[in-house]
Amino acid sequence: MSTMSSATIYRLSTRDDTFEQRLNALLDWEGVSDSAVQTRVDEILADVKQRGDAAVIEATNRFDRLSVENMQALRLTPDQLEQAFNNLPAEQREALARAAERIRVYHERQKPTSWQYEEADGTVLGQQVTALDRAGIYVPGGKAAYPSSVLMNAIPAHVAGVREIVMVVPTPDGVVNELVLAAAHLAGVDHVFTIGGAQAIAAMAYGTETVPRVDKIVGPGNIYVATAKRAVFGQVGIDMIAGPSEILVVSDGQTDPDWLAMDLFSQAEHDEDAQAILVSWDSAHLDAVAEAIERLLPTLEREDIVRESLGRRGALVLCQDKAEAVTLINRIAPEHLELSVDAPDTWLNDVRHAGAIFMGRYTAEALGDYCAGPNHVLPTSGTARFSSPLGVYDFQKRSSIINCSREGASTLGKVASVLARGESLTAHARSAEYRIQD
Ligand code: HSO
Ligand code: ZN
Repeated sequence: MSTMSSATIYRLSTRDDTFEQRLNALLDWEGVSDSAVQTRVDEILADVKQRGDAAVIEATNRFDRLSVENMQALRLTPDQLEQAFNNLPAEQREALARAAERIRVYHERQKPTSWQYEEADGTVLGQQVTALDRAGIYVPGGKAAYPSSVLMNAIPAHVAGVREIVMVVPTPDGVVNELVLAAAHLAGVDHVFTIGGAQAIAAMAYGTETVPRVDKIVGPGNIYVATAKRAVFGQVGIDMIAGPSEILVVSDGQTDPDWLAMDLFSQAEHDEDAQAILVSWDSAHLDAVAEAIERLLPTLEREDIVRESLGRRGALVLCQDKAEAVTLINRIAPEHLELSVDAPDTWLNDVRHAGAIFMGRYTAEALGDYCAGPNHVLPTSGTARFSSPLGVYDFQKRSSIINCSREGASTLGKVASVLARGESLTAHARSAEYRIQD
């Protein structure tokens, strides 16, 4: 293993005895759960549940340093959203609209269809897909407020056929993010409340005099928001509890090292706990990327965050060959995977766990973050092993359809009766038996 003492980023080799151990340590991420936070959140949830708007107003004034007297002051009208959109510089307005349109077109493809089939005796079985009545979108305030995330959360809801979309976004010290409002307008959000934290999650989960109660809450947030979402799950649906952003780049050594360095930075700049890993079997190439990292770091606006992130959780990994790279991909199950290789489609069958797969040298992950079309809300921290990008299907549910013919009721009645008697549920058995006609 070559470890440069002044290096910003770890250099690992799969040949090292300690490789597994070091990789595990790098990947280890615990969604922090703090009992003090839990207690605070429980109090806020209970207060909002009991006192509704009054509790939301109090908490908002306290945490966001405001002094509003009623909920109307914490509400934005559709006109205000539209105005925010119209006031944007043309370039931003057009970029946002272009991104929104591409996201919409992609998600239209995800719309599942209801289906039915008929059996020989005329019995019909099927599945009907319906949208949620109301979805709630949490948008963080301050530096983590991403207009692109408003699009990524609201557009699939809209495409799914959700009837009403409620959005909450805190405005600490009264600072409103105009781009976020413009994105809400574009994405067809119906109600926006300038509230945040656990009080906003509570308001949407329980409903207040002013905030409509929603059926599912989606969107990222800080530890208070995540804890509150976990706590209201069951009352309402939630999407996922997202961890820090991650990127895994696999390079065959032929991509410009500067491009790769910047791709790693692009996720590292999200926050100090973000994870950027590059894997290659070309050792000289890894040296070149390490050099590019050191050279380009000082040019970054968020140099401090990126240094911290790369230093804490980043790595350049030397592997032996393509097969080993594939094993690493599936082991890490990254949120974002960049296959910076020739003929990336020949890899696809082998990639089993990844939130989003960026194919080839030209597909920078950043394009997916904004405007390629697919969703940028993706499973993190290895959860791509069992979960998927946010999509239209997260805003829908399915109902089973059973329509027995007279004949079907007899055939199935006999089967049900035997099983019901086996469970000693005789009312079940008799209900089925009544309909048996010989
Ligand atoms: N990469 C983030 C999404 C994002 N990037 C928003 C820029 N803006 C999700 O993992
Ligand atoms: Zn990003």
